Amino acid sequence: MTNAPPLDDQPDDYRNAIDAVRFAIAQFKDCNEEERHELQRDLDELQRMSEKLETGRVEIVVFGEISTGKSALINALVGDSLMQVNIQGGWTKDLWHVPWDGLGYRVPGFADSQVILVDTPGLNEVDGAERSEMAQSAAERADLVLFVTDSDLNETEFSALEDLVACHKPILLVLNKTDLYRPEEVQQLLDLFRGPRLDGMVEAKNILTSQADPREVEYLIESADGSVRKEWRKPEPQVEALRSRILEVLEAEGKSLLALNAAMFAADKSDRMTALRVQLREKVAAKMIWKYAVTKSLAVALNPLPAVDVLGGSAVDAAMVVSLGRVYGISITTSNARSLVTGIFKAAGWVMLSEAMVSYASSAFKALTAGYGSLATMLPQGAAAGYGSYIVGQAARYYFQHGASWGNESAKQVVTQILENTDKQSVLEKLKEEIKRKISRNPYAGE
Ligand SMILES: Nc1nc2c(ncn2[C@@H]2O[C@H](COP(=O)(O)OP(=O)(O)OP(=O)(O)O)[C@@H](O)[C@H]2O)c(=O)[nH]1
Ligand SMILES: [Mg+2]
Repeated sequence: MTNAPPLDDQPDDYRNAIDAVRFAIAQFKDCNEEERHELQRDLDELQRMSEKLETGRVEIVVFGEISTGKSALINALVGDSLMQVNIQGGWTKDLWHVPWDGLGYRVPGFADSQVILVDTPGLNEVDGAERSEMAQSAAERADLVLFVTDSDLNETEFSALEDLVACHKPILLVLNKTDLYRPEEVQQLLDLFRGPRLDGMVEAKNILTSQADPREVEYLIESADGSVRKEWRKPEPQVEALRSRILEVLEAEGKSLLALNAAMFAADKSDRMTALRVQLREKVAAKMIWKYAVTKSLAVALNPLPAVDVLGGSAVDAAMVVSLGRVYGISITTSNARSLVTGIFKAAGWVMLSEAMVSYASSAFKALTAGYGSLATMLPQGAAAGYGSYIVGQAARYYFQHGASWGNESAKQVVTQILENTDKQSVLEKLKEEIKRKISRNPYAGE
């Protein structure tokens, strides 16, 4: 089918797809606790995909607007009233997996191979955004999509179809309920579907009609005695053409479709995982830097430290750098962390150092008074020290993001850039707020 990218039919495709899924699963092994929590669903889905491949399970997802006859179509194909059909739109609320043994298709080489029809909630349901999202993601996982409509495609249907085509889904477009139209109207709809609007989206031979649950019609029944009575009866469903096309598609490329779908699925999950990891890592790093900056602010506000220790990289800064390294999967010794901190302070140059000096100028005074200074002196001193740690943290973060190097920049360029891009006043204000909040909980802190 032209919807799918060409696949040279090497038996290796299937093997490669299994490997791709296994590889994606293996990537989860070194997730930390938080990543694992966030990615659990992806991992579960990958595991299901792996199992699907290993058993040769083909999933045909029946997808479309509400009340187009998706559930009825599954019943008609399977030849049993398994799915609930209802005149009321939005009837199907979950994904239902219905085994379709009657089709008689097996993925070559898989004795336990199965074909599953997946019933989905309708698109465009009032208050059903979540359900229609569920349907969309089921369709994206499908090996083959039956896109069911009962009229010309509206905007929602058209854009859903476009999305599926964009993710290379093989699609059969099914015009259901043709019993409600006159033959020439059916032809008109088919001409529309085969016209320019869907050109390149669905091939003509993959556009089919059906009557999954035709309306009752009045039959005239003549008895042996010649009397005639009228009776309303439901005609048999008409799904044979659809059924044979499905079988044809599967026989021609069922195995490739399965492989292609799994390989794309695995690639997608890997990308998502990488992106999410980066995102989570950055969130953790930002929080960590802030936590250390606050710790440092408080420490300095409450306990006068020798200025030289603070400037040369206090224990707090070194500990922050060691922890940050861990976030980025880089281990660094405390003494190397201290050198990095010193290096960053040096790179920050005298601008920052001199400011820091000012705030520590009174540390001797604080030491002398041997108690807490007034809030008026504690706050700026503490906040300035915390700001220093904040900048060190940002620079160290850059350093670790670039695999423990300054990349193409020099340390000085990086730090200068960080200083320029940081809203110093707002960081200082926030730090002061934190100090106030924490000190106010300390009953021994003086005013
Ligand atoms: N006339 C006619 N009615 C049909 C046909 N197929 C389904 N219907 C009717 O259409 C209505 C909806 O059918 P369902 O199978 O429940 O539709 P659905 O797409 O599963 O609907 P949701 O689950 O609500 O999205 C029911 O009243 C069916 O009897 C058909 O081929 N012809
Ligand atoms: Mg339904």
